[in-house]
Amino acid sequence: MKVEEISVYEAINSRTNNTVAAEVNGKLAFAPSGASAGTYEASSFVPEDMKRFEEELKEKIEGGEFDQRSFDEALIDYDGSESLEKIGSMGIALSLAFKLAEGYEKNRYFPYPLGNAVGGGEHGGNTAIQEFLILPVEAESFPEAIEINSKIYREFREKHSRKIMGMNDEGALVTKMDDEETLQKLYKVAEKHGARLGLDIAANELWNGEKYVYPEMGMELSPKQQLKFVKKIIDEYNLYYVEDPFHEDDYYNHKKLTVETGCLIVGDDLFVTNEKRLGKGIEKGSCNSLIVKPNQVGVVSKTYKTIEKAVENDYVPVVSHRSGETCDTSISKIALEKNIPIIKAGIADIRISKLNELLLEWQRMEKAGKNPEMGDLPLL
Ligand code: 2PG
Ligand code: MG
Repeated sequence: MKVEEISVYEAINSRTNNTVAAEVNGKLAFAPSGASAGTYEASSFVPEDMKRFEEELKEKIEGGEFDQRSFDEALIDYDGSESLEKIGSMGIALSLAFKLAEGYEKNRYFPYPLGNAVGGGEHGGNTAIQEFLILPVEAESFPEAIEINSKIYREFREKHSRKIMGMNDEGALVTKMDDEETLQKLYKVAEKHGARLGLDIAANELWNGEKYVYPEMGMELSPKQQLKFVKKIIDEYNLYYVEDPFHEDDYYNHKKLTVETGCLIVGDDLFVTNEKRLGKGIEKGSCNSLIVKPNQVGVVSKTYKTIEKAVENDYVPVVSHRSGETCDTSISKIALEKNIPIIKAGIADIRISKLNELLLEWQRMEKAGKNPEMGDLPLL
């Protein structure tokens, strides 16, 4: 594609922090940002010299012919580092805008929405565990899946209204309950609607260098005790999904948990959408699934390479939003283009932009007689 024009802008995100928006040939995309970001992620910030960088990039890129890979390489080359230390969030905003300008393919297989119902940790809330997630495994259509998640969210909120204090950064409910009480109560509501539970423990944020600290429950667990604790809650609450059960350098315990349970064990901070870190996980047998966040690795072409490597090695890709978001819907489009079986994009609040993208697409396909279907959820 010939790049006629690129532009970058300052914008704000759901946390009221600054972020970057970018346009390529008139198509607009925004950069998200994380609160529980891993050490090995690409840089995410609004550069002070954005105007100058924009001018220099215009000179380098405008008028040239690019594909996604060469466009992304031009960004990395201009930056001088793979982790985009100079241009920060300009990288992913421009890369996503280029992708949008080129266009996404649409498959007819839709991802299951993994919804963050109750939250804590770095996103705000009482629990040490960051996300108490629900997955509507029995849904036969995307609209039905959204309806189930919304029902569980509302029912939990009504049933426990006296203990609910509000919403956190991801639109998840903040409660007065500790981690175990949340699990017990959410399990009851989810089970009624045929949904399974998942957790993003975001254990990197609990790790103090020696132990995993759960302040509300007065627990400090060694890695061995953490393994035992996570196995216990997987059994007790029939968990389908556990993300980041250990800190970002612990390939060994991620492997143990994967081997010793029948659960989807998902690496987020461990892999950071990085093909090399995923490769190490595959070699060691750590996890059987990974979070895919384009801004973790900085550009779209690298994100796609990581997805392809995961699929080749039977790792389940889960496309995910960040806690600091805009109404950008790139991840929904990526999910449809790459046949991603699960999308983690919240339930309420600003998160609905990503869900609506898929909801509308489902209805468009139905109207056009294209028979949309839910994708294949790995059977557990
Ligand atoms: C995560 C994400 C999104 P953050 O840990 O999976 O839910 O949070 O964007 O804060 O890293
Ligand atoms: Mg995570």
